[in-house]
Amino acid sequence: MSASPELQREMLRQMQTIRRFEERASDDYQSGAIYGVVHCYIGEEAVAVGVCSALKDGDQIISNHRGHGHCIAKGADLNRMMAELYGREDGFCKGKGGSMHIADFSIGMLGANGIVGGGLSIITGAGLAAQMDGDGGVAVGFFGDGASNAGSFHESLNIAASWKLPVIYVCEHNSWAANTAATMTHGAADVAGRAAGYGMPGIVVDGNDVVAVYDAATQAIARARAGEGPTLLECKTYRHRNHTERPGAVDPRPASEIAAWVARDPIPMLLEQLKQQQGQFSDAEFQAMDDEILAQIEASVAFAEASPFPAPESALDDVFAD
Ligand SMILES: Cc1ncc(C[n+]2csc(CCOP(=O)(O)OP(=O)(O)O)c2C)c(N)n1
Repeated sequence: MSASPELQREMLRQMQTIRRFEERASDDYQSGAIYGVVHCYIGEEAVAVGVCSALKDGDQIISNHRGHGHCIAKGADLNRMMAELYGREDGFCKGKGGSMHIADFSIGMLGANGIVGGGLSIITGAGLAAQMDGDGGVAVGFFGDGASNAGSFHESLNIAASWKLPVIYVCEHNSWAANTAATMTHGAADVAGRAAGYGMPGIVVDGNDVVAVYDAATQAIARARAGEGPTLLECKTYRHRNHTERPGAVDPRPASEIAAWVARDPIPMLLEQLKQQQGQFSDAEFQAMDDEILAQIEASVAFAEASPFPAPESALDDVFAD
């Protein structure tokens, strides 16, 4: 087993933190305390946590519209995240970005992005910058199966393979792009198969098995650090929730399909695995971990509520970089 029991417990804690953060974000969105739109990552936590656990601090990632999990897995501060969702001045983007635009350059989180496929060319540029710096940094782009049909996906993978950039393209294949089934828009079941056309490895992994994701990411990252170029890592997973938390939105997915994936929830899967590893964890310890996480989430909401809304006259501040 590659990931030590300590690392697995840490991965469990991060996955549960993402889960609890989003459950609260969803509730507060429904009650009107959070504005804009909220896309939940619930069910897909093992991807962000498995990949980010294999990264070093100086490595960079980019996210999409479903970005809370990536931010938390890269170490973003929960208080400032919640304040951003609440539209408050102490949020990561001073409350002007909301759920889909959280960025923290200090931890290598280059940003979420509301434009499907929009992050892929940016992270390819970050990979080029890391290559030019020459100190072994890597760049990771998270995106969905829907984004894999965008032009930016093809252009990015092509240039990254041609220039052997240290980028890992992580496709979170959850079988749906909003209300469109991947079977309607993809001629092949695996996005990873496209990698061959660009001359890079394409790997398929169980995206609900955090240790499997960690192992696959570790290999791809080692390859990138060694100057051997990019990898397309496809993680098969599923979102438990509808595309967004918008009240009343119809979920077109078959109930049986949702139930089958909920039965493979990555969090109980890891908990069970840890319990079986010669008692590396118990239900009581998990309960204590969860209580701690819930207290952190509660504190993040209090932090957000105590923060002021941005002043209207600051609307045009920070639009352009200095
Ligand atoms: C360029 C662009 N086209 C369409 C949309 C509307 N849109 C938002 S999310 C989404 C689905 C994206 O699906 P996928 O990339 O598979 O990610 P998932 O939501 O499944 O995580 C669409 C079509 C958009 N935001 N940007």
